[in-house]
Amino acid sequence: MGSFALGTIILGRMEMARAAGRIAVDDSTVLIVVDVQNCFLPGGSLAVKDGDQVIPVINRIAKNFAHVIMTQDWHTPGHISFASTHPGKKPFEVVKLGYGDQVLWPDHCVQGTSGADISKDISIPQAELVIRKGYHHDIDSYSAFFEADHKTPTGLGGYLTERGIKKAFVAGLATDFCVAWTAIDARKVGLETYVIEDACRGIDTQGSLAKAWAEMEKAGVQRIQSGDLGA
Ligand code: VGL
Ligand code: ZN
Repeated sequence: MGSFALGTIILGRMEMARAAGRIAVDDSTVLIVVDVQNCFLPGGSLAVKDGDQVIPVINRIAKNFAHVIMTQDWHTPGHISFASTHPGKKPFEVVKLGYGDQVLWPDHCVQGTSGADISKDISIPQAELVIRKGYHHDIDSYSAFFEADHKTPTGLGGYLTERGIKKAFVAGLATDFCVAWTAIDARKVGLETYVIEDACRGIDTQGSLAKAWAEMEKAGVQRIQSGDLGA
């Protein structure tokens, strides 16, 4: 058997689509733009390194999508995920809460503050929905689908599946927290799920970035680059 034929057999449909520089984006596909908010951008209170570099990539790929939704981290003042809420604790320490381990963060994305605004440089006029999350004082919510108790739904799963969405592409901040948890939960609600790596940046605290990629892989999330969309 020639190496071409062998290669054709070995390459799955997905890899072939990727090799051709295209993964189909159609009317049953959504782009989920996660937390591109001032607090996570350079100068913000929980700035993700090079976080601003995702913006031109996201603006470019979003042009290919009829359906785009965005998420917005939206915490109460004194939120349970803030180190400042826990006497003696510092940002990036981990505490055990009723729903599991919680990384403690600098205060960020407080409801109604300019730090919580989605970046003014994001330009996606067709975006259909902004889903806010993390607004319950005593539960964090990295995922756009379920809060950190893994039970309380945000409603996004129903919104997407009721509207016939079958496939989700996820981009934004931060790769190892809100992007990863959103992508893993997208699989849980039955969506074919892709994370666009070059349209994301990570925080990477205590090995969190490698761990997140391993968990995404285990959940069946596919890791792609924006060029794989042919955009
Ligand atoms: C995020 C930490 C705390 C994120 C949100 O958007 O990834 N990370 N809150
Ligand atoms: Zn947060």
